[in-house]
Amino acid sequence: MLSAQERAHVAQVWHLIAGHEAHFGAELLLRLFTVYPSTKTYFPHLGTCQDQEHLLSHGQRILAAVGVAVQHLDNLCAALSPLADLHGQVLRVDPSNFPLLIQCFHVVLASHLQDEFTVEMQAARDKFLTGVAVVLTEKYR
Ligand code: HNI
Repeated sequence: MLSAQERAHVAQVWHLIAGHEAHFGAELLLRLFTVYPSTKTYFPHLGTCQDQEHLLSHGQRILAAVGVAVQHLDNLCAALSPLADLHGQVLRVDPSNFPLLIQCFHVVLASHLQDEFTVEMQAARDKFLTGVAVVLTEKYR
């Protein structure tokens, strides 16, 4: 459960991302594949230079889902239920990959927002994204 202050930080960061979802998302995926190459096995059709368009479109989809989560902080389970089905029962992505993606997300934000990305914002986002990951991995068998 996020405090009022943490919610404000999450909203503030989202305000800085909104409108640039595809680019933040594509960079997030590229960083993930570069730093943790094993994650790329889930995306055989993504990740090379020639796939920039796919990276942008998948990045856009991931970030759009994060945006939905920002709008439904009190009801993440319902808001993300179809995505939880997809990740848990169809894609079967190993849950250990989620913290890797979250870490790369922090790096992407920090590198773009620089001084605007405060320690309080980072902590609030970490809590928020961990909550999202918990929901997306709760339907694993
Ligand atoms: Ni994830 C598809 C959101 C973490 C592997 N993922 C999606 C889609 C969204 C999404 C949205 C598109 C759904 C659709 O088309 O109906 N993924 C998210 C979010 C997180 C996340 C919000 C974490 C915060 N996904 C991960 C992780 C991995 C992952 C950690 C693996 C390393 N996701 C996938 C794969 C697909 C996918 C694989 C299908 C890709 C495709 O091209 O269809």
